[in-house]
Amino acid sequence: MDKRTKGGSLSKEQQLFYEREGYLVIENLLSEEEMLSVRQAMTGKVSMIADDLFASGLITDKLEGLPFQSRLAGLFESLTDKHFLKYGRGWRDRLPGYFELMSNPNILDAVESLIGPEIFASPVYNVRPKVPKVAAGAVPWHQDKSYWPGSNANPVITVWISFVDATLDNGCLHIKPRTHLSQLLDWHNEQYSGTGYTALHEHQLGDIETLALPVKAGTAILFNDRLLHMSTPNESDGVRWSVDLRYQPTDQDPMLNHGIGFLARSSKYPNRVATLEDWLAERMEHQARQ
Ligand SMILES: O=C(O)CCC(=O)C(=O)O
Repeated sequence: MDKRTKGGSLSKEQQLFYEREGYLVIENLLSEEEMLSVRQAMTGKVSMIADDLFASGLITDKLEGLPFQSRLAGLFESLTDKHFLKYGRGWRDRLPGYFELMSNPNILDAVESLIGPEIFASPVYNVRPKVPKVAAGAVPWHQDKSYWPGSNANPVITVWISFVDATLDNGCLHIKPRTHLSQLLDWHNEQYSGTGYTALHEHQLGDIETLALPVKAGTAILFNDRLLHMSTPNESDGVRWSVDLRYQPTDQDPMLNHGIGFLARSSKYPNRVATLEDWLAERMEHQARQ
C-alpha cells in the first residue's frame, strides 16, 4: 500500500512526525557517490585557500597530502579566527557540485512530501566548514526565520546534510523539538565570534529539553524555520563539513535581498526548471533560447 499523501518520498508517519516535532532525520539520504561532487567542490575551495594562505606567507606547507576531513583544520591550526573569517563563516559559491546537490532528486522528493511539487531552492544556502577552535563554527541558539523576518515565505524548510559523521565532539546540530509552533522570538546579533549570528538569550529558550542530533555522513535533518537550534564548538581534530539548503513553495517571496534562488522542481512548468547553466548565470528559471 502506498503510504504517501502529497507525493514525494516521505511516509505519512514521517510527514506527521515533521509537522508535530518540527524536524525529521532521514538517514542515508545521499550515497557516497552523490556526495562526491560536493566534496570535490569543497576540496577545490580548500586548495584555493591553501594557495592564498601560502602566497600571503601565512603558511609554509599547503598540506596537499592531507585528507578531506583534516586538511582545512591543518591549514588553520596555527592561524586565528580572523584569518579564517576572511573566507567567510559559510560559503555560497556557485560551483556545479552545489547545484547538483540542490537539485538532487532524493532531497526534492523528501521536500515535495512536505510542500508539494512546486519547489523553489532558496538563495540562502551555506557550505559550512566547522574548523576546530574557530569560534565562528559554533552557532548560537536561533530560529532561521530571524534571517528573513519580514519575508512572506512560510514554510521555509532547511535541509541540513552532513558530509562527514557529525558527532557530539565535532559539533553536531542540537534542536529543541516542537518549538516551531512558537512565534518568532526577539533576537540579537551575538558579538563574540566575529560573525554577528542572530542569537537568543538563555531565558528565551524555555524548558523544552535539548536534543543532540549526531548523524552519519549522508544523513539529512529537515527542519522548520521557527525551530530553535544551535551547534556546539568543534572539539575534534577534523573539520565538521555540512551544507544547509533551504526550500519553499514557488508562490512565495524569493528573498532577492539574499541572492538569486532557482526553480528546482515544477509539475506545472517542468520546462522552466533551472539548469546548471541558468543557475551559473543567476537566472531563477530556465529560459528557452529564442
Ligand atoms: O551547521 C550548523 O552548525 C548550524 C546550522 C544552522 O544553524 C542552520 O542551518 O540554520
